[in-house]
Amino acid sequence: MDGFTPWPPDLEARYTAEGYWGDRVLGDVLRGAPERPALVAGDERLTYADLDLRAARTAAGFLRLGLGRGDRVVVQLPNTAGFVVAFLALVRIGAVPVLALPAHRASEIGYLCELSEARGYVCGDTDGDFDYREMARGLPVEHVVVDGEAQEFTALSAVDADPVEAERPDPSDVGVFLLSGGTTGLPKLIPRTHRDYVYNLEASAEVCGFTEETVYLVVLPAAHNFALACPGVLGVFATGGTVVLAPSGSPDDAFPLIERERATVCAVVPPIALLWLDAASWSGEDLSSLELLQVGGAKFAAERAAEVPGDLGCRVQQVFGMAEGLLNYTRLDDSRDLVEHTQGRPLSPADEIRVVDEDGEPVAPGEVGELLTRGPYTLRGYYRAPEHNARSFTPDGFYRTGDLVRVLPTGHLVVEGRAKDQINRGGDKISAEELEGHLLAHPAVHDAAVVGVPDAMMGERTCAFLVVREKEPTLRELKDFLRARGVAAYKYPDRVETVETFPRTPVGKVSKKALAARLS
Ligand code: OOB
Repeated sequence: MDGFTPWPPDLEARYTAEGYWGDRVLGDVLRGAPERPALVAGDERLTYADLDLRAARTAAGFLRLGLGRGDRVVVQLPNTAGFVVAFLALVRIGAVPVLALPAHRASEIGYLCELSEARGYVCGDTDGDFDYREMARGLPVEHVVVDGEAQEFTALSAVDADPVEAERPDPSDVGVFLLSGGTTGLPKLIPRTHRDYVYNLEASAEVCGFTEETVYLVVLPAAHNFALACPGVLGVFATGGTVVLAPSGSPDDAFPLIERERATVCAVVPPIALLWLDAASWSGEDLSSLELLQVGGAKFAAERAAEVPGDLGCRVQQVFGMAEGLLNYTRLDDSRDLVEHTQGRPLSPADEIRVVDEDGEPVAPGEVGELLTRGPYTLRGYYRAPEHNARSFTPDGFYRTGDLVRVLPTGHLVVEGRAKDQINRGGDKISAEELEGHLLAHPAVHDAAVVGVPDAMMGERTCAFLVVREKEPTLRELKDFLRARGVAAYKYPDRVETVETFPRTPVGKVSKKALAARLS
């Protein structure tokens, strides 16, 4: 695929010879016994045989629409059986899902369709007041498939035909596109090959002890890497367990499902973990089936991690991962101290880690620096982004994560901060530059600088500092403006501050450090 950066031949040979990469493709992940429960979604309960047939029929339906190997399809679905079926069907025929989040709007989806030259878009019908079909009318794609009321489009249920033998994708093909959190103007597409993503999910399932008995509750968007493949939905399918989809992570949605389905594992971001710690003391549900709570996406405080076993009656695992690849997990047999105070250690023996200072020189062992990494499931380049890639990778192919870490003698990493211009709002990533670009389009805004403000619940919230022309826009007006531009709501600022001028660094850049300091 043009625009995709492959691993160099020597590493390809090594990852294959050492068994990290095999012949398996994403379409092969349904490995449970046919009669075992695979998926519980609302009132639907599908066995492995049911799900396999649904995926096969939908795959044949996509082929009949004219989609096939290498075609990109933007998929934007909530945690429904439709998401699971559409994903499995597309990867079976070698079509490449581009996984958007349900919160994305025209600004993000339009851009993703263009960048990926998508031939199709699969969405739900509505979410509250928002109508995905209306947005779909403005998209540059040939096929719109709707899981729900399809109006003039094709219903997902009608993407259906008798199963046929499809051309099998090559394990080295791009299997799925994930979205980067983004640090520059627009989000980037992360190409994940079949063989690297299969390794990602299988190795994760092993480290997390997933088995046929695992009942995995999905509360984060299933389209997010964490819930999809770390080990996530796909890791469960590969080990024969059961996936239970929840509409959200609120205790009202999640706790009754844990009780009813006897869920054993769940992956959450820190704000959800905090809600659960709180709610467990007064909720009446029986959570005793829970064995493991995975927490990641943003830093989880040691003090809170220590409360999980007592309050929720299960183990906690910290997960420091990224859609770009590298995953760090605390291990099930790690000491309490490591589980509480670190963000885990790399998943793979083949993960290479470097911690460097501002000049790119390795720091002394145990010192804080920027994390660089390379390995069998870490990208070598964003899709069609040569200029960005020149900055995001070292000449020898290490990805610059933008995360500040220190490494303990055990190999465990502690995340100490961030060197990238991004806000991590409870696990949702917001590119400061992208949001500033939208704010600058407002007629009253002369200049904009977006910074993260520490927040007990979310870790960080978003503050927009503005230099205004005359009348200062209210927060409400800004949010309406961003909504009208089709920006996802999680990117709206939580707070606005107007200033006369921005403080500058010695080289004349806006000093976000100085701006953030004004708030504390
Ligand atoms: C996960 O993936 P992304 O792509 O949404 O975000 C990656 C970034 C990391 O570079 C880091 O800045 C931050 O999110 N992050 C953490 C963290 N986990 C992720 N920062 C501190 N502590 C943690 N435990 O967020 C993601 C992907 C797969 C599994 C888990 C999380």
